[in-house]
Amino acid sequence: MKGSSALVDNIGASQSRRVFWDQDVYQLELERIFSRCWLMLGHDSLVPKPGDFITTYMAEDRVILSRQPDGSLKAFINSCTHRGNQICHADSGSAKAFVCNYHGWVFGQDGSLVDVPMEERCYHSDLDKSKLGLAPIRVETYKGFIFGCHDPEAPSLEDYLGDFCWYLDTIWDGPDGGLELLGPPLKSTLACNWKVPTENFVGDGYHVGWTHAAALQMIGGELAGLSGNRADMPFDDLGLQFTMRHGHGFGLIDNAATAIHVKRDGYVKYLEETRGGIREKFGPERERLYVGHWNTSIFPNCSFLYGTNTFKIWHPRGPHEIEVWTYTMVPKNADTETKRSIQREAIRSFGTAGTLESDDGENMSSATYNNNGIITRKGWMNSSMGKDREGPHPVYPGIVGVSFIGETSYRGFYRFWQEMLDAPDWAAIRANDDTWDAMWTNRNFW
Ligand code: UNU
Ligand code: FES
Ligand code: FE
Repeated sequence: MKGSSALVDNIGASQSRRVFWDQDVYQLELERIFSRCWLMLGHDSLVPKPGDFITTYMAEDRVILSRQPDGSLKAFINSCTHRGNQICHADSGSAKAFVCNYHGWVFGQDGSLVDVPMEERCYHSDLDKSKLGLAPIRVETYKGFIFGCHDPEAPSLEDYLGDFCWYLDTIWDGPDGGLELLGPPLKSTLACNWKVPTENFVGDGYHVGWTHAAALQMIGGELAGLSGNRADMPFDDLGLQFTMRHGHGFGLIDNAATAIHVKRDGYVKYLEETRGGIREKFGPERERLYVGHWNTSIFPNCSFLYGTNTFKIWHPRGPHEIEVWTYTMVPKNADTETKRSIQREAIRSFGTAGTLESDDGENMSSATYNNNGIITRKGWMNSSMGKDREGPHPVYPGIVGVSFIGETSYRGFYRFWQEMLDAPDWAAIRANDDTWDAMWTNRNFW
């Protein structure tokens, strides 16, 4: 935001193309974003019982998430403190201990080093096992969703999510029990920078009717009217777009929660039966959110579509590649057939070979790889759409843009991204907590 090296302008309406290409930008992201932010690890539903574990990634670091005998969670780096070998090679399971393949060191469910082969004969009581546990990671949960963080100075998860909690509660904490994740995740690689899908999910309402024109027409339903950007589509009445502190954001399409599903009877019925409880608990403004469709990113690299219910973690693999992990988000207390139907439809639309997923993939690779050209790379990209039609809202927290089709949440995402790259520590980020939105509050659009 400041200084000549800025990669994003002050209002977040343009970005240097280096943000998608440069190796040194990526290294800075690993150090200043992925090492300091809360990253999505999973959901309680994936590790329900003591001893259950999953392995996942925080950026390129392998991580074990393990349910403890007392029901709490621990996470640690999946790399042996002896010679660095990967400890656990399974995607998930239940284990009393983790044994390294290389020399046989044994780590407990809590990551501590509990046994060393021939310890007395080889080390002569000279090995301090208490200092050789797997490197621990902070773990906190919000409404069953599990996050990890490497930085002891980072705020609590709840403070990190901040105003976004008000929105998330609507879907993650409804009176019927909220949502859970169905795994195991589909996994695929995509040749793109991790921010291309993240920005697409945080706020790209613009591409929906164009990139997905054929798929939307085929599926029919509420979004068929967007197909091909029809002149009669209700632009300002389509929904809203939101951004908030720490770069989280989403776009809302009104009354479209189930629109992407071809078979949706069970889910439509479920929402009709539960929306009254949402209205009672949260009021009509959030009932509106509950029956709408959200495209969402939680800063930095977790995205989901509420309604469609695909749930993504974009694990970076260098600046030009990602591993896409796709879970399905379902209402915890829906009946089994409804959950299965939501999962089938989520995978049909946004699974690895999904009808809409494959529409997007080509754009994401192209938007990344075009920057291999030295001249092309020196250019800038534009995200100015709706910049004078957004601001603090009387009801909805954060900053609200007037239409689903706008780039309000792009600007929020990239302003925070630049802020994190510039900030030496979380104290410097906290120092901006009262002024981060001044460019909007000074104007008072709504
Ligand atoms: O492609 C998307 N991100 C999308 C598709 C968003 C909303 C509805 C359908
Ligand atoms: Fe938007 Fe080409 S029109 S990237
Ligand atoms: Fe898309």
